[in-house]
Amino acid sequence: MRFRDAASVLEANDVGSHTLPATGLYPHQWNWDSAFIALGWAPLDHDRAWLELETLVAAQSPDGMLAHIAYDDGARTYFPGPEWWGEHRGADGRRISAISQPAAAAICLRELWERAPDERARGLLAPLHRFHRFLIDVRGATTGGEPVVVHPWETGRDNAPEWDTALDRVPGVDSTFDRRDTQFVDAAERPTQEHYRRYLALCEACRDLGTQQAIAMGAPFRMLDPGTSAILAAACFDLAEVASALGEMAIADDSRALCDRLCSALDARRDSGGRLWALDLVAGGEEERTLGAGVALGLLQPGLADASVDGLAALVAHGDLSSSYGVRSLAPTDPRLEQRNYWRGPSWANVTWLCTLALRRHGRLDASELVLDRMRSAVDSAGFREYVDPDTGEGLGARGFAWTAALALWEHEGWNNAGADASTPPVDTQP
Ligand code: 2M8
Repeated sequence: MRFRDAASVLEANDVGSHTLPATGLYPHQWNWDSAFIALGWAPLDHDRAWLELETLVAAQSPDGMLAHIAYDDGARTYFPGPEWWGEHRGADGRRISAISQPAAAAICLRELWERAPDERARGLLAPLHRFHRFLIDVRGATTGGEPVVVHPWETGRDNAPEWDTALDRVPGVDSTFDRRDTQFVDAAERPTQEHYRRYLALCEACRDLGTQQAIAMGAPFRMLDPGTSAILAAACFDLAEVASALGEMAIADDSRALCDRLCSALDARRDSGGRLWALDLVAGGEEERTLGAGVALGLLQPGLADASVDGLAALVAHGDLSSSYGVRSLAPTDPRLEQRNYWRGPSWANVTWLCTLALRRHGRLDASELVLDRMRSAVDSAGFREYVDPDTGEGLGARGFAWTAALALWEHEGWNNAGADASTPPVDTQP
């Protein structure tokens, strides 16, 4: 990987205060994208890294949610636009969606804080704490804290097969609509039209239900996602770490308590191999036993018992979710596998990186390095693509994809070894 090439991706996607996931295909600010992207800025421009997170929290809604999209005025290449969600605005005036995304921001905040500390972290604590409280108090009101996801887009793994059955129950919209994504990416690598009809029906349901309390109780799609829940548990833990380092003890103490609460809920339903399954709440809490990235992300739960870490480490490093190019989004034994289609088979850099981070934190350094090397192999094979074929390493989806470049920059060896000195980015050794 050439450091300069990765840097060029972030520079090309930079709109000043935040970074587009991909120009054309994704022309707004996405929630968990910006969390990963902030890390990529750190070796290039220390201030820009912190600004990425500040812009993300600037669009916080009055109820504390950080929406999955904060829309940029004037960007017209994305569908659906803000009108599909009703009239919601963030504190900074941007139009926002009515749903959220995995709370990776505080995880990335802690990573950034530890390698490139800045007093600006203090200003992020309260907004991120409110966001976590929103997910636990509002979305988790009927589950004891685990946040209910009300749209597949909230999980970030949009067309993962674990949502199929629940989504099939939602009648799709009848109206015709003009998808833009397939103007940029081969339709065979994107969700089906039928899935889009149902995604849009869920947008309309959220718009009509109005308040987040009503959405959490009444959305026609309501599931628990191990990925979303484990990321939130890690985010609460990490926010507590940074808050405590900054002497903000009220946020630290509350975040630790929230983390403990989530971990107890997750422990209560892990199986003997450490696996957590999605639950379909509309179907009375039925388990959705799909072996994919959601199960792998369960590894992020802080303080996970050794036996569970063993089981999940084996799964992502050598087992059904391992590949030469990172962690698979779906086990190849699953009959619904589509090797080139989005979240139904390909490997994604962010999932692979989160697993690497979790393994490192659980002290499994060899497995962590092994999995990280596969993320690097995917970049060496495909460049900074959105996702790759897990068996061939062929690049798929968007080109110039920001979080792939950002995570490669963050894990670039020169920068790793150089520590926090962003003023001397590593020199490329490859031609
Ligand atoms: C993808 O999702 C958006 C909807 O949010 C889309 O397909 O239009 C997902 O991969 C999601 O995880 C990601 O945050 C987003 C932007 O990269 O794209």
